[in-house]
Amino acid sequence: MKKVFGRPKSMKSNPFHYCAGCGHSIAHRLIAEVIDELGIRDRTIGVPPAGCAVLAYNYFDVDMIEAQHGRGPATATGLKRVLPDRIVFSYQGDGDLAAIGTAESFHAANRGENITVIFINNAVYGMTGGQMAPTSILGQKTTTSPVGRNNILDGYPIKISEIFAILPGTTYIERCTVTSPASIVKTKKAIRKAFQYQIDGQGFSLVEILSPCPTNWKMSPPEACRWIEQTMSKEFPLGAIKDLPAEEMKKQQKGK
Ligand SMILES: Cc1ncc(C[n+]2csc(CCOP(=O)(O)OP(=O)(O)O)c2C)c(N)n1
Ligand code: SF4
Repeated sequence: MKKVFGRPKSMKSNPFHYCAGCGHSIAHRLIAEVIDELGIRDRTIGVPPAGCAVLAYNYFDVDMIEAQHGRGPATATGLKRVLPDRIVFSYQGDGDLAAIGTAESFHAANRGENITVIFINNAVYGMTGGQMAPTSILGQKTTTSPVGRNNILDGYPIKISEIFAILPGTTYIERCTVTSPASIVKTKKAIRKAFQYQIDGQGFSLVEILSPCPTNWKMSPPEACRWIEQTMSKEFPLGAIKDLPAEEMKKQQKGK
C-alpha cells in the first residue's frame, strides 16, 4: 500500500506536550517537513526558545542547542560562523524575541547573519501564564492587562517583522498563520523559502507565525483561530513584508 502521510523523519515520535489547538505543534511539523524536503536533516541545527517550546529538542530529530532566554539569534550566530555549512534556525516566541531578546535578535538581523528565525507570535507570554507581551494588541485582556492593553500605560504592539524589514541585513520576511489548511500551506511555503535563502547564502530570513494560544486567550481552539483571522491579523497583516532578490542582496553583502 502506498503511504501518503506519515511522521517527517526530522520529527521524533514523542507526543507533543502543547495544549490542544496550540500553534507550536503545527509550526514544528511544518519545519520538520521542510527540513526533510530540502534534504538538510544531517546539517541542520535548531535553537529552541525559553517559553512553551523550550523542550523543542524532544520533538525535532536534528541537532539542537538550548540558548538562554532571548539569546537564540546570538547563539545561532556563533554556530553559523563556526560551522558555516550548517543550516541554523532559532525558534522564538514573542516574549523571547520581542521582549527579553530584542537586542540580540535586532542586532543579528542588522548584521545580516545567514540564519533563519521562526517567530511564533501568540500575543502573550504563554508559558508563564498569559502575561501581556510586546505584541499584545490594544484592548487585549491578559493577566497583566485585565482591562485590556492601553497604549498610554503600556505602549503599542510592536511589529517586529516590519521593523526588521527596514534593516539592510534582512533578506526575506513573511508573516503567516496556521488557522486553516490554506494558511498552513502558505506558511510551509514561507518556511521553505526562508531556509532556501539561507542555503543560498542570502542572509537573515524570518517567518512570523500568528499562532493560537487557546489556553491563555481563554478561548476554544476554533475561537482562537477566528480571533487571529478577524482581529489579530488586522494589527499584524499577513503576507510577504520583504523579499530581496538575490542580486540585490549580493551587492549589499560585498561590504565596504
Ligand atoms: C531571563 C529570564 N526571564 C524570565 C524567564 C521566565 N520565562 C520563561 S518563558 C517566559 C515567557 C515566554 O513567552 P513567549 O516567548 O511569548 O513564548 P510562549 O510561551 O508564548 O510560546 C518567561 C518570561 C526566563 N526563563 N528567563
Ligand atoms: S500555553 Fe499557549 S503557547 Fe503554551 S502550549 Fe498552551 S496554547 Fe501553546
